Parts: sequence; structure tokens; C-alpha cells
Amino acid sequence: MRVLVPDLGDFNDVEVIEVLVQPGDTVALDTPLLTLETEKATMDVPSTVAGRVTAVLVKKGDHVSSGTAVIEIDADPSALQNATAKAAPQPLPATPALSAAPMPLVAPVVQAEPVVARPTTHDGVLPLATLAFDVGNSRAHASPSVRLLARELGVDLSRVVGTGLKGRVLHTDVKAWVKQALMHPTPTASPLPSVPLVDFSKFGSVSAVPLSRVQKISGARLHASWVNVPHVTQFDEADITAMDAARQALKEQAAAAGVKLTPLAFILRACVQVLAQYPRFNASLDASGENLVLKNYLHLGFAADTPNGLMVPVVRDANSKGLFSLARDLAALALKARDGKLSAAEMQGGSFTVSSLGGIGGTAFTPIINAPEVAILGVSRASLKPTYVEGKLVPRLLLPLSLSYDHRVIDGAQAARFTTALVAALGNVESLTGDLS
Ligand code: CAO
Repeated sequence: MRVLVPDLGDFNDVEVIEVLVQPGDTVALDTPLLTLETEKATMDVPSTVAGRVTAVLVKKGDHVSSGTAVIEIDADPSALQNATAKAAPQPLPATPALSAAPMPLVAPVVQAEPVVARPTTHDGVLPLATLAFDVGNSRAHASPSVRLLARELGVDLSRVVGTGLKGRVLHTDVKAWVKQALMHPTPTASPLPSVPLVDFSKFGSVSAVPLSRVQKISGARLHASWVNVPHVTQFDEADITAMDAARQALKEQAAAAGVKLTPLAFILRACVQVLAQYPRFNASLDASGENLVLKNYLHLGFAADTPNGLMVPVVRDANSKGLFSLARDLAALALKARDGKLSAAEMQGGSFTVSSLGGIGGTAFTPIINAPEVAILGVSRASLKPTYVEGKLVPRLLLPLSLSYDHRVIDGAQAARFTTALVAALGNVESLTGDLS
């Protein structure tokens, strides 16, 4: 059956300011369906029957008069009980309709704060969070005047506990909530734009796998670096043909010393040399953000992929170690990382980090700086490429390098000088193999 706008007296063409139900909703007799607003008052159009909403014939902004058909309801008296239960205020559920809506580019996070301005994006689009606010208010069990008050104060009614009959939100509830909110402003409100909440199960079967403890810890640190540090990544390629030949030649000697010699040990050695020339890359900003703390030690962290997630053990005093020593430290620390046996001390004090995906594959990536360090070197898989050397096209083994740096501390020109020096160091085999201890 159709629900009609009741007698509005002298009023005609009254604006619909809220539609409180949608198809599929179960309503009881007298459940508010729409809110209308004249110059003088707002009023609800109540349901004249219990049942399930099958069609909504008007939308927000439409104008209606006495007798206009607004909602179609499939009458079902047994729906009464459910609907009554549903009318009690509940926390705002994830709203599938909203998740599917186009996400404005800038959607301020307002989930935690009770009193909010109702911002629009630069192009006037209502942000997602504002839409959520409207839905929260629509679903609340409250009279039109309470809704009006909530709208004026910027209160999301779905977050207010109603003390009226059947949980109805009263004027006093809204005021008490605002008072409480002003006295205890939430510390968690974030200025970051939010990501839409999506109910993935709407699209197919899903299952949840908890993140490991390591992933939670490293995730928070990576996120902190990502949002606090302006990253730029400088790419380059090093010709490591000679270096790799030296590595192959040294493999037996290394094995006899109980060491597996991978390119990473050579790369750490090259980093040590270049960091000594460019101390700005072996530094951190102080708490004021106005001074650079240069470190007179070279403790090199390296990213290790473990079954529990990413860990960054630290090779201490890498500048005082020979090639085999570095390789031994790398292998021992990587093993401990995989076995979950690294001590806290073995993960602290790093001044520069190397993240090598060379053993796996890929041509380049943009590593996230291990803040408060100011730079990280990403290393990808070396491959043979046709290269011009002294006018001749010859196959050379090229190693892709990706240096991410904190642009507050390091200029692009310095970064390019750093990678150029690193390329040179990786080409200088005598220097890399000068100390085999
Ligand atoms: N190019 C070509 N081959 C490479 C290479 C490169 N850049 N780097 C390593 N290799 C080869 C090695 O020589 C070895 O081959 P051989 O057994 O034939 O000698 C093979 O790849 C495997 O090396 P490895 O990965 O076991 O050893 P490693 O010293 O290179 O790396 C470690 C050690 C711990 C860094 C690595 O195992 C690891 O965990 N890497 C992942 C790091 C990661 O997850 N980084 C991303 C973090 S997010 O920024």
C-alpha cells in the first residue's frame, strides 16, 4: 500500500529534507519515513502501516503536498516487532551504498569526533564522511526537532544514546553529548583522509587472516615514515660485471672460511665507502626538526624477509669489517631474523638501511625510509644488458639501485651524486675486495 503525506493544513509544496527509509527496510506503524520542512517547522511523515518498504517514491529535495504518495509498503503486521527493535539507536553500521559511491578525492576523517563542521571538497562535493553523517542521522530514532538541533550542532545522532522511550534521542541527550564531547575532545581524530570501508563479502566469499605481531609493528613504523617524511627515489644502475666476476672467483675461498658470498656484502662495503663521503645520508633530524644529527658510526640495517614479516637487523660498525665479516654478519643475522631470535639490540642503532630484493627479482622499487634515518638503498636483481663500453656494444651485468631519501634533508642533486658515487664504488673491485677479513 501507498503511504500519503497527511493533511498539511495551509502548506503546499513542502520540501523533503530527509528520507529515513529505503527499500527493504521493515517499519512499524508510526515509524517516521520522511522529514518535511516548511519555513516554520519540520515534521515527520509516519508510516500508516507495519510492513516492508518496497519503493521510495520521493527523494531529498523534492516538494510534496497533502496526499502525495511517498512510500510503498508491503503490509505485514508481524514486521512490527522487528521494526520496533530496529528503531532503537544503534552504532552506525558500514553502509554498503556509501562504499560503492564514488569517493571524493579528499574525505576528512570525522569518525571519532562528535562535533564536526560539514566540509565540502574544493569542488563542492560532499565528502564521504559527511554522507555517513547524514545516514547516521537518518537512522536515529529522534523527532524532527531533535534532528534539526543535531544538524545545527553538527552531531551525528547515530552516536548519541537516547534516553527516551524505546531509546528515542531527546534534546537533552544531544546537548549532554555535545557537552561531554567538548569536555573530552578525542585525541584520535586524524587529519588524514580516510579509506572507504567496504563490506567485501557483498562481492564474494572472504576470510580474515590476522596480521602477525611483526607486521603490526613494522606496519605502524612504515606508515609513520610514509606520512611524515617527504620521500623521493633516485634510480641508477651499477655495472657490477667485474664485481660479480670477483665474487665468483672468491666463492671457494669464502666457503672455506664458512661464508656464503652474495652481492649484498659487496653492496654494504660500497655503501660504507660512499656514506663516509656523504655523511648527510648517515644522519637523522633532531626532535626540533631544525638540526641534523650526523652519526660518527656506520651501523647498517638490512631488510630481511621472514615468515613473520619484515625485520631490519643491524650490522654494527660495518666500516670496520672486511668483506667476509660483512657476509658472515649478514647470514647470521638473517638466519636469526627468520628464526625469530633477533635481540632488540640487534635491531637498534641503524644509521642507514639497505633493502635487497635482488635474490627474488624485479627491476626497481621505491623503498620506504626506515625513519628517523634519512635514506634507504633499494637493490633489485642484476641482469645482463647490452651496454656501450668505449663505443662497443657488450653484455654487462647491471645492478638496479633505488635510493629513497628524505627531501627535507637531502636535495635531489646530492642524491644523484650519492648514487653516482655508489655506482663508481661498485665498479671499483680492488677497493671492495681490499679487505677480505
Ligand atoms: N642480483 C642478482 N642476484 C642476486 C642479487 C642481485 N641483486 N642479490 C642476491 N642475488 C642472488 C644471490 O647471489 C643468491 O644466489 P646464489 O645462491 O646463486 O649465490 C640468491 O640471489 C639468493 O640470495 P639471498 O637472498 O639468499 O641472499 P642475499 O644476501 O642477497 O639477501 C637477505 C639476504 C636477508 C637480504 C634476503 O634473503 C632477504 O630477506 N631479502 C628480502 C628483503 C626485503 O624483503 N626487502 C623489502 C623490504 S620492503 O622495503
